[in-house]
Amino acid sequence: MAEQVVFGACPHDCPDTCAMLTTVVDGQVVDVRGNPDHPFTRGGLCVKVNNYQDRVYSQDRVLYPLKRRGAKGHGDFERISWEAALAEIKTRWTDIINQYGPASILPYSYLGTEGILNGLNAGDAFFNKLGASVSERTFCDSAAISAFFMTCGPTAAVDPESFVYSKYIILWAINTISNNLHHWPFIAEAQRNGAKVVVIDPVATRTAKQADWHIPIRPGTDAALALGMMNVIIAEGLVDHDYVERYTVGYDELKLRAAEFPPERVARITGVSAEDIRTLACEFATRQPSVIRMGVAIERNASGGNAVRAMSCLPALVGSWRHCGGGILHMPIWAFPMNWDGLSRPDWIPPGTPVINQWRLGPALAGELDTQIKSLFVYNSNPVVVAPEQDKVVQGLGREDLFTVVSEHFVTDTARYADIVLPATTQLEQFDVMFSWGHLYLTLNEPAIEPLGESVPNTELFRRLAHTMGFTDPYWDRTDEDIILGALDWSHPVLEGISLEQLRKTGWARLNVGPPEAFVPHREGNFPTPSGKVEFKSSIAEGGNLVLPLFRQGYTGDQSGEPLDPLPNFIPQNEAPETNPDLAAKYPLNMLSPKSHAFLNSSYGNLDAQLYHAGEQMVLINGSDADARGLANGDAVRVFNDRGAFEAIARVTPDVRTGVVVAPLGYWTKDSRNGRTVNAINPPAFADYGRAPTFSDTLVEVAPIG
Ligand SMILES: Nc1nc2c(c(=O)[nH]1)N[C@H]1C(S)=C(S)[C@@H](COP(=O)(O)OP(=O)(O)OC[C@H]3O[C@@H](n4cnc5c(=O)[nH]c(N)nc54)[C@H](O)[C@@H]3O)O[C@H]1N2
Ligand SMILES: Nc1nc2c(c(=O)[nH]1)N[C@H]1C(S)=C(S)[C@@H](COP(=O)(O)OP(=O)(O)OC[C@H]3O[C@@H](n4cnc5c(=O)[nH]c(N)nc54)[C@H](O)[C@@H]3O)O[C@H]1N2
Ligand code: SF4
Ligand SMILES: [Mo]
Repeated sequence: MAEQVVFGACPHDCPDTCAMLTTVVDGQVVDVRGNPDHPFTRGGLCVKVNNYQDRVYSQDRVLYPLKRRGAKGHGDFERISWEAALAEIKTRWTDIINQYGPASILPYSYLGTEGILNGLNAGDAFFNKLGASVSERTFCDSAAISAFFMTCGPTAAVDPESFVYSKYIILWAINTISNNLHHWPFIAEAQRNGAKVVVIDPVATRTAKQADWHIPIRPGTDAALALGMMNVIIAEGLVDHDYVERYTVGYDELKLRAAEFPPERVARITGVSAEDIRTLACEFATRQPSVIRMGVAIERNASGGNAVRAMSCLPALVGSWRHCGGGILHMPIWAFPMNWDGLSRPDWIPPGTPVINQWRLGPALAGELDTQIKSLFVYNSNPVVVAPEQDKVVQGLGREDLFTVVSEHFVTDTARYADIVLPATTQLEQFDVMFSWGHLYLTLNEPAIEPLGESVPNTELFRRLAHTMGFTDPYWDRTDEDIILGALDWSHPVLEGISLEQLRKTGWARLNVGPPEAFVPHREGNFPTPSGKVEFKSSIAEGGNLVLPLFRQGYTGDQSGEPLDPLPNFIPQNEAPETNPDLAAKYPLNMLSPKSHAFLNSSYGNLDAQLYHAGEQMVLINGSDADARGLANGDAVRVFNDRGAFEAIARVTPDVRTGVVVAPLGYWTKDSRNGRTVNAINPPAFADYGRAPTFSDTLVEVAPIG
């Protein structure tokens, strides 16, 4: 029995990027576990991934190319060869290109796999060469990234490991224990050492229950809370004037803006008492090192970008950046010296190519946009579950004239509508290197076993497609190793001493950014903004030019040239009594659709262990809201608005504020009660910056069924 232990890395779109060890006996995986040597993830895998081999060996895996046999959506397929699948794609695409032009082909992908090779950018170069429409990817964090770049600059960061030195930790719109589990031990260690942990979340999550103080804020009002904190900090004389003078710009203007947000006004907006606002502000200012960890969920409303602008001003105002374990953590991904353009090849996008936001898939397929879409190619994503306007998406996918190809592990809700399904390898069958958006380690993933069936990594998929479509550039002959060698700037100082050979010996490597106990990069400013300082008043906003790096190619920001408000402000929700009283009278409940503890977005929504853990789709509702509707715990209910409806089990609980309901994301429509899930009701509206989604800015009604 030849036993082998192989270095791996969890492939998912999760800040933790756990280092894994896969045990293989005679070519079969017998165990997948966390690598105990990894300083951040420390040997633990979460409930989603700790039985990853069951995903790999699932009876439901797509292992061969499939061709549709029955009606669209019925999931009736027959096995065909790769040659036949590629020939069909070539014929259909050639016809479509000749008749409608290449821009009528729309690629659609996100982060089913996050690896540098097989992740977000895997197909960009291919589709750019083809001249397909550019898919603008703004599913998560594009408002926050824009706002953070404007205020502190991309690489401004706190090492998540240096949270152990913090004395005051605000977890703001983040459910750490479910969504960033491996950060929790560092926070808990600080807590044991006397730090106060504060959670700002409308919901008493698993994380809020472990905190010292839970502040159940009204959704979408965080910008007002942060401005109210500034108001108090300034009024109470708690500003670190020396830090502000040396390392920030725009204090006088910010002071005027903050003056508009006295605690009493902010209390009316946020539902947090004026006294609590004062306490929070004073404690944050005085209990140094103080730190904020913001979640992706912060941006999902009309004021999301402004919330991040305001929150990102706070640590500079009180000098938290002076200390190890002080500041604000957005995501440390920018520390990795990536060559995104080398992966995506935006230089190959033909001038004038249409850009279609992924959020607009429903309207795009319904023919409501300027570009007529005749073919859709999906990989690393399951838009039926994760995109808004689910009814419209499903209807569009049902179009007989739409040629849909989906590369997948499973016949997902989206793949069920495909004309051709192509088999994709899982992480145990492919080579990749992972950056992280939650820690500062590069992690290697070696293939542990041969690809099952005829599945291929995304790199190989696009090599095959390129050759099929007659692309002859040597770019398409690069091996996975060639791609990795070009995808990172290996000569960058943060990668000094780190190489593929070294990763093959250790499995992971910490970037050369010094140890966590010495991580204080902004003690003396050094912010990567245009002025080199924290920009309370943003020069980028004044210039009207919010440009994001092209790693989410297509998202080129707001280039309208219209100057934006250079100071953070509060914008009320799109769907709220203040802004839309008629809608609020009809649909009085604000729905949140956060992440499920046991699913990774829609991944694992089809697998027994995770489904068992998650239980049926539920909607959390406060007792007073349940009583008003004659609902008891466990009742079947319909959650609806003008956009659509889904059915769920009511879970009556004090864990949510009155006026807020919570229905976790991830369930598949196939197994749902009425064929619809949470995105049947979410709005297509964008947040204030970055064309980010607004799924916390959604009004609904809940009613008993029958
Ligand atoms: N278990 C699990 N982990 C995951 C994922 C998963 O699907 N499952 N997905 C991964 C991905 S892709 C991402 S982007 C991250 C997301 O990680 P998070 O940002 O933590 O995502 P959410 O769970 O959507 O939201 C976190 C919390 O924000 C609260 N919230 C919602 N709206 C507001 C608001 O307006 N203000 C405030 N203050 N709080 C609000 C919600 O109640 C929720 O408890 O998680 C990653 N990790
Ligand atoms: N209502 C609501 N909607 C949301 C969110 C929310 O909080 N609420 N969150 C949003 C956010 S933050 C995100 S990140 C998106 C997530 O949206 P997606 O990135 O689409 O996430 P998943 O649902 O995990 O879909 C990934 C699919 O990729 C497939 N896949 C995995 N690995 C590979 C591979 O190597 N090759 C190929 N070809 N396929 C692979 C998986 O099997 C899976 O079906 O959802 C967004 N939608
Ligand atoms: S999903 Fe996140 S926590 Fe779970 S194993 Fe993967 S990286 Fe770790
Ligand atoms: Mo995400």
